[in-house]
Amino acid sequence: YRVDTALSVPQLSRDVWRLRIHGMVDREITYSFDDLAQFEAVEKAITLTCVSNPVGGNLISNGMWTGYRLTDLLHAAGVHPDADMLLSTSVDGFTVGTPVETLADGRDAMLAVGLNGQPLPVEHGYPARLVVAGLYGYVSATKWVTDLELTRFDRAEAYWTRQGWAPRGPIKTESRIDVPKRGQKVPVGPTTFGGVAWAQNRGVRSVEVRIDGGPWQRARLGAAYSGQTWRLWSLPWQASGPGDHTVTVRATDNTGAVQTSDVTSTVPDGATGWHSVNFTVT
Ligand SMILES: Nc1nc2c(c(=O)[nH]1)N[C@H]1C(S)=C(S)[C@@H](COP(=O)(O)O)O[C@H]1N2
Ligand SMILES: [Mo]
Repeated sequence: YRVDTALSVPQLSRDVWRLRIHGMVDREITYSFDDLAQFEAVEKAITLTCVSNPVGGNLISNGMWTGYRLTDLLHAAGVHPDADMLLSTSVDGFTVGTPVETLADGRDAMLAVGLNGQPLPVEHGYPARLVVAGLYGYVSATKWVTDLELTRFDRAEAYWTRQGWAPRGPIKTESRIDVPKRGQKVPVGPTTFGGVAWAQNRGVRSVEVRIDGGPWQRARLGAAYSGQTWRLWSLPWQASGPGDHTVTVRATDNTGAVQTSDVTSTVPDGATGWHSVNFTVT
């Protein structure tokens, strides 16, 4: 998926790109693209999610991100202990506030320069963007990033927070049914339900599926590449006779917390609720 505030995609070459690190640091630093080669490159599978994704929505996708650890880039600057926000700015003026503690708590937090084995596509932030696992994109994923300021949540406010969204945006445990589609006609006989579930930075432990008012049944899970990616799920089912049905899904994360059934909207910090799909056996 793709989300931008800019009407046209910024065009920025690797030659002119600079990343300035300043604010509550011991030493201000500016990196050129070539300077990044001094750092160890890492490649990580991370699922990005938008806070505007409604339950059952499509604003979520996976990338194999190549880049450099933000802790490595920040180390040389010397971050002051009382700085709790990394305020990042893109060349188009968009801003993001990321909690400093999320950069060094073991999750992947990187300056990404590649996606799926290629240089970053222009629309995904070429030549460099932020990717921090487990946080919605509006607080973590600055594309065309050129400026990192160490500051504090009680001093600075980023773009979407000024529009009424929460200052902090950890990704909530959610799951989605992709098969069947709403209103789909399913022939009598064996069929398979399937979809995805995510709880980035905690990981998905299990997925359960319920048909109509029946018992929750354990779905089969696809591989967990890491706790930072979604997992595919599937459940075989026998469609015994014609009629209308509803299938519902819920996930449990690796802390044991079950996805909440409470229905909340996307504002201010992400939608919750179980995804259900109505379909017809014919
Ligand atoms: N410069 C810039 N970076 C941005 C945005 C933006 O509008 N401008 N949108 C953010 C939001 S809200 C999300 S969800 C992710 C989406 O990343 P993608 O477009 O690469 O999928 O980028 C984030 N980074
Ligand atoms: Mo977003």
